[in-house]
Amino acid sequence: MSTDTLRQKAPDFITRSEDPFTGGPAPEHLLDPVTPYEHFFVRDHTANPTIDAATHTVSVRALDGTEVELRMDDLATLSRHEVTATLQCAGNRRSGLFRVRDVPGEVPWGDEAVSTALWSGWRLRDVLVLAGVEADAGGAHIETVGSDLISKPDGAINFGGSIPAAKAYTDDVLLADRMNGEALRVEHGHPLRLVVPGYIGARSTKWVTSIAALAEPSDNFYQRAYSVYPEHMTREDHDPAAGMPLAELPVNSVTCVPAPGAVTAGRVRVAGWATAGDDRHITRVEVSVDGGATWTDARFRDEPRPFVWALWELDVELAAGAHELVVRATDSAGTMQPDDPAPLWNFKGYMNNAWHRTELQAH
Ligand SMILES: Nc1nc2c(c(=O)[nH]1)N[C@H]1C(S)=C(S)[C@@H](COP(=O)(O)O)O[C@H]1N2
Ligand SMILES: [Mo]
Repeated sequence: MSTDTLRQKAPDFITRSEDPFTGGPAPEHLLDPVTPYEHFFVRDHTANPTIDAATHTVSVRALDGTEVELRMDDLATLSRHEVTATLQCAGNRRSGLFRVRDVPGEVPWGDEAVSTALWSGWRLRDVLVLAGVEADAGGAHIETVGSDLISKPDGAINFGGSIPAAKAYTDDVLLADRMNGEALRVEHGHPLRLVVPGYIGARSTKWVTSIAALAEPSDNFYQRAYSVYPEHMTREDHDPAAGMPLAELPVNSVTCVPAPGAVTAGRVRVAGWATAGDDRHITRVEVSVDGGATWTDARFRDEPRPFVWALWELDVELAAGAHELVVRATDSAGTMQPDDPAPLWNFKGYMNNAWHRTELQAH
């Protein structure tokens, strides 16, 4: 097997399910500016398709139905762009919602469905224009579909979804063929994936085979599957029309170290990440060691910017005894994470961005 078809995740990778494969890195690997392949989280819905990049084609369809087939060689005529972007699953931090009420039938993510890479490829906009689909051609949404085929009771379907054209034509939405300086590995979408910075991971379609301009959002199953429903609705008894398909990520933050449990009393280094949605950036991260009664600003390792997590840290003094460490972030729109996860509960378990709490026992 070539390296692009062999999964080589780290020995301490937290595997949440084998088939489909889902998992992510141990929290201490989420403190580096970019996440190496061996730690980068994976969210598949079925077995990975194996695609020969040499013969792979992507069809691009305009609103009027005109269709153009592009090969990887055609894309390579476009100018290459790079974006450092954090990818985060809408289900990240789902375990925090389990504590409110069970979320049956979904991947039991902890805080590890998030990673950052340097993506390289071509602007989706340039690919659309190459195929003759200009921004003003009337398509209000751009759909991408992958070649993975997922079995459902009524037949098999391809994974796909759409993003608003206003987002699709921005500088930073890429069709990437490279990740952290190497060719995309199979589980991350080889040979071509979409990268939509600031949106839920599900909109970053892997193994892209078709792109289409649409008047309405995509009717792909996964466009609707990634929706939030009112807190009182359950899987068995929900109104499909009440779902709100997800796009932008909410402002969020997590403490990666120390892990919950025992710590040595005295000076303790606290560190983690914070993310903002769409093209917003993080403006403030606050840490409390007394359950949220008093707060101290954390410092950023680098100036926060859009699309990529803000890594933060703070040294705190912990006396012997129990402490509840809490972190909360604010973004450039002035939005702060909510305190309480209870009203965020939804039966799909998406978008938990409640204050992140770590129970510590200092000795
Ligand atoms: N074709 C295809 N694209 C996909 C998926 C998939 O199952 N099939 N999973 C999506 C989801 S839900 C997430 S969170 C991200 C995960 O990307 P990664 O596996 O490279 O981390 O890919 C998205 N793109
Ligand atoms: Mo996801």
